[in-house]
Amino acid sequence: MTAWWKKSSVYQIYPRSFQDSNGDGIGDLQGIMQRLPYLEKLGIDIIWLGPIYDSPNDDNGYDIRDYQKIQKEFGSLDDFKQLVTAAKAHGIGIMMDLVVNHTSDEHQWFEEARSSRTSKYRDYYIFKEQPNNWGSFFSGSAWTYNEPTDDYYLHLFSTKQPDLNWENSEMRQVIYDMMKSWLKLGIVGFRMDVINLIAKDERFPDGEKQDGELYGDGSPYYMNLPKVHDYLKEMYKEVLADGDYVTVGETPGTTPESASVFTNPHDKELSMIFTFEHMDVDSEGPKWHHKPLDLVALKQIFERWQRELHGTGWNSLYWNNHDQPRVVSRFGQDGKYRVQSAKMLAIALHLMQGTPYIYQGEEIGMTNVDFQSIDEYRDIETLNYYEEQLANGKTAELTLQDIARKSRDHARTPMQWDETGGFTTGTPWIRMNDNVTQINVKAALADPNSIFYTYQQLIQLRKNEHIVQHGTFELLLKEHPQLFVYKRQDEQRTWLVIANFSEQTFAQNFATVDVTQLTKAIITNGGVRIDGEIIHIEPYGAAVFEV
Ligand code: ISL
Ligand code: CA
Repeated sequence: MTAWWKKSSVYQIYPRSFQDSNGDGIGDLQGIMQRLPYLEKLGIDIIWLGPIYDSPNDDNGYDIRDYQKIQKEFGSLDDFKQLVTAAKAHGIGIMMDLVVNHTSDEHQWFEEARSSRTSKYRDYYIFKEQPNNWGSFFSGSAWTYNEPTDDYYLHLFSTKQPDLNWENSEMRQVIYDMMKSWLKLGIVGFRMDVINLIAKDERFPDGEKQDGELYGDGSPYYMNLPKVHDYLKEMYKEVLADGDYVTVGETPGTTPESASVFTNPHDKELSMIFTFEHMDVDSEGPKWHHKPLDLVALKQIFERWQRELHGTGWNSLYWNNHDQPRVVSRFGQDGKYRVQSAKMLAIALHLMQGTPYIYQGEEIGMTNVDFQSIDEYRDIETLNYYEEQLANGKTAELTLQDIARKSRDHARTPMQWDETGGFTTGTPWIRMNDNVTQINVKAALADPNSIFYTYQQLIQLRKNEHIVQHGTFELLLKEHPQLFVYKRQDEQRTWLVIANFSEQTFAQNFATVDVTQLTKAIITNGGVRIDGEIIHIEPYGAAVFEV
C-alpha cells in the first residue's frame, strides 16, 4: 500500500505573511482559516504551517520561548484547534514546524540555565569555558559570552537561539512529550527544523578555516553525526510509532546516500528530508556569492537524487520555501515570460518522484521584490550579513547586490490576494511587492490560463497517477544546456517530460523516442508542438506526453 503522503502535495504557509484577520499587519490563524476554501480549490492535502509557538521573533518564530503556547499575534490555542478541525473539513491535514535544535534565549529553561551553574536546566544547553572557532549561520561566532556564569553558550544560529543539548535524555523526553501533546490535537505530522544538526561532537574541535575567513567550519562536527540517527529512532519509537504520520527533516548538507539512511522505511526515522543540493547550484561557497545557473549541473543533481532514492527512501520536491528567493525570478524569467516560465518550472519539478512542496504565492508566480534600501529588509540573516560585510570593509552597494539576489525576505512579503493587496487592512509588517496590482490570487482565479490552474492540475496528477508516484526516472539529453528532458516509466506506461529553461526556441528530435507516436499532451504550458519527427519547443515551453 502506498503511504498516503506519497500521493500528497504540501502547501507551506508562512503564518506572518499569509492573511491578517484583525488589521495589525501580521498574518494569523483566523486569517488562514478564511483561506481554506482557496487551498481546497488548489487541491493540496497538507499544510506545513511555519512555527506558531510563543516567540520573541528574533528569527520569526524559529526562536521558541514556549513550546506549549501559541504566539499571541497569531491567536490562541482555541484558534489553533479550530484551524485543525476546519482544515480537516476541507480535506487538509496540518503539519507543524518542530524547532528543537535550539530554543529562544527567552525560554524559561535557558533563562534558568544561564543564571547559575547549578541550575536544573544547565545541561539542557551547551556551555563551555572557552569557545571554539565555529561560525554561526547568521554571521559572527557560534558562541556568546554569558556573564552570570562566566562562560560561553553555543548557538549555531542567532545569539538568541541557544542550541539544546541532545545528550541530555531528560531534555529529550520533555521534547517527546511536547510533540505528543500537539499530535493529540489532530495534526498529521512535523517538519523538523535543521534536525540533522542536533547531535554535536562532544569534543567540540575547531573547524577548518579558509584564508580570509573569520571563523572555522564546524559542520563536520555537528552535521549528520551518527547519533542523529539514534535520536530520530528514539523519537520515532517514543512519539510517532503508533500513528500514520508524515515527517520531513530539514537537513542541510545531506547527500542521496545519507538521505536514504534517514528515509528508508525499515529504519523508522523520517518519511522524507529536504535536500539543499539543488538550492546551492547557483552559488559559489557562501549562498551570497552568486553564480549563474548551470542547468547541466542542476539536472545531474536531480538525476542522482531521483535514481538513488528510488526504492530506497523518499524525495521531497521543492523550488521555494521561506528561506529562498522566488524561483520564477531565480531559475525562470519574471518579465515577459513570467507565466510561461513559472508553469515550466512547476511541470519540471512536479513530474519527478517525491512529495512536492508549494510555497505560498508560488502557485500564482510571485516574484522577488525590488527592495529599495536595507531599511526595507526584516530578516536577521540578511541584516547580520549586511552589518558584517560593512564592518569588514565591503561597500554597501556590493553587499546590497548580494542581498538583492538571495535574501530570505523575497519569500516573506505578504501573500498577494487581490490588486490592492488583500493581506491586511492595516500596515503590513514587511512591504508588499509593487507588482500586486498584476500578480494576485483574484486575477489568477479569473484567468483559466493562469499558473494557478497548472498547479491544480499537477496536484491531481500526483494524487491519481501511479506513474507519477512510483515510476522510474531516466534523464535524456544529459548535456543539453537549456532543455531538461526526462522519462518516467512504470509497468504500464512511459511519460516524456520536456522543459525549456531558456528564451531560445528548439526543434528537437530524439534517438530513443518515436516522436511521431506522441499525441495529446497530458499537461502543457502551450509552448511545445509536435510536427512529424520534430518537437518544437518555444521559450520556456514545457509539456508531458505519453509515449
Ligand atoms: O536560510 C538559510 C540560507 O539562507 C539556511 O542556512 C537556513 O538557515 C538553514 O537551512 C536552516 O533553516 C531553518 O532553521 C533556521 C531558520 O532561520 C530557518 O528559517 C529555518 O528554515 C533556524 O531555526
Ligand atoms: Ca493579525
